[in-house]
Amino acid sequence: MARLILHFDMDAFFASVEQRDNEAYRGKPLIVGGLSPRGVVSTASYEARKYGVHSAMPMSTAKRLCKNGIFIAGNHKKYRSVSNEIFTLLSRFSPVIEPLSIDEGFLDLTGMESIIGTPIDYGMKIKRAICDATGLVASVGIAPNKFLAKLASDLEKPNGLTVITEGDIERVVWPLPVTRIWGVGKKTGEKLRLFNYRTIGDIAKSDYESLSRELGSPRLARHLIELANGRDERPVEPTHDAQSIGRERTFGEDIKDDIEAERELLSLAEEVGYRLRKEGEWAKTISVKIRLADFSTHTRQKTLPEPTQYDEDIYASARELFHSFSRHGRGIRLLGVSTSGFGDAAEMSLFDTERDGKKKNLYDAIDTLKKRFGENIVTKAPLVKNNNETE
Ligand code: TTP
Ligand code: MG
Repeated sequence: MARLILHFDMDAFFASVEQRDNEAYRGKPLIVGGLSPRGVVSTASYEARKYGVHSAMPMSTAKRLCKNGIFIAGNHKKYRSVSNEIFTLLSRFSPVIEPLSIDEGFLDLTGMESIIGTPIDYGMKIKRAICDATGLVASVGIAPNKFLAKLASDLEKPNGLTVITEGDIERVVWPLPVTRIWGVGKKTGEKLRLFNYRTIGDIAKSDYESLSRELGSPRLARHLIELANGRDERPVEPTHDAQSIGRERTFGEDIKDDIEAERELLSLAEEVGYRLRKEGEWAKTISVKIRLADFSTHTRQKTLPEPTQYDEDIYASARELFHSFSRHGRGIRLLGVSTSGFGDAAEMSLFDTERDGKKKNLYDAIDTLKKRFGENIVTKAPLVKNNNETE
């Protein structure tokens, strides 16, 4: 099914908040960052960018480039609260929203086509809603996938609104430099330049075998070729909310066998259980996330008859969910275990005393050790069964 993804990114976020709140900063080159001699620039207003000032630049350089600039330390607490306001507002525009950083995120609009009108109209509506609520300007990109949507929001910054469709890829995306590919950092960028790949189009038309050899990574080569051709199946993942407690791990090398996967699931379940107990939460829903070598991502979840905060219950469900997924021998790039559906504390304490008294004592002891000697001191490795053992 064709998807519709929106990416938004606030313009000069920290600086714009300050310009909004202080009349004296408006229309001026404003630089927010560390003011100590070794401080760096967090961000600069667009007026300051004309002088070449940008994020992560040493403050001393910024001062040299922009002599008439206004330099301030900023107020992270305020930016965090404005950010929360924006994400809360945007969750009204789509139930599936994934924050990517303090000032940017994805909204999945797939299936909402009938209420959206044209993507441009909906993008306008979202920009206007953000501006009405916060007085700030966002740039928005809309496309059939995450990669293209993120690229789009950046194309006409500031105050941009850009739609990229499948038909635009050759004309709009291919002439852009390779460094515009999301995930291509300095190192990969340099390697690509060394082998004469300058534009995204060069990658799109490249030979997989050669690129894979040049980059020393078949996986990276495949990933880049896919993106350069405008293909990106990664889902919008609303995982970062306060409504769930979870952990995930990306592996240096893909996991091939089940025993190793189970060992990782157990270790993730232990971390999640510890967090639940620390925060006094009881969860009813357990979910497992599996990302395969080809970046396809799958989730499975189940709801327990009774809520839990114990590693062994979380692990048992995670293991069952993992085995209900047929991966046909494909390697695993990432595993995640997450819990949600938190219950009411009074209801839970009933289980606590009547049914789970023994379990509770055991986990109290484990947590005392973890607090004293670190989280990895106690593990229940024997919980992982060997292949030849029966249930
Ligand atoms: P960005 O979205 O990368 O930058 P921006 O919003 O300032 O400017 P624009 O999107 O219009 O290009 O980052 C968001 C905020 O995160 C930014 O306002 C300040 C902070 N930040 C840092 O503190 N250090 C950094 O190196 C970067 C890149 C951002
Ligand atoms: Mg931004």
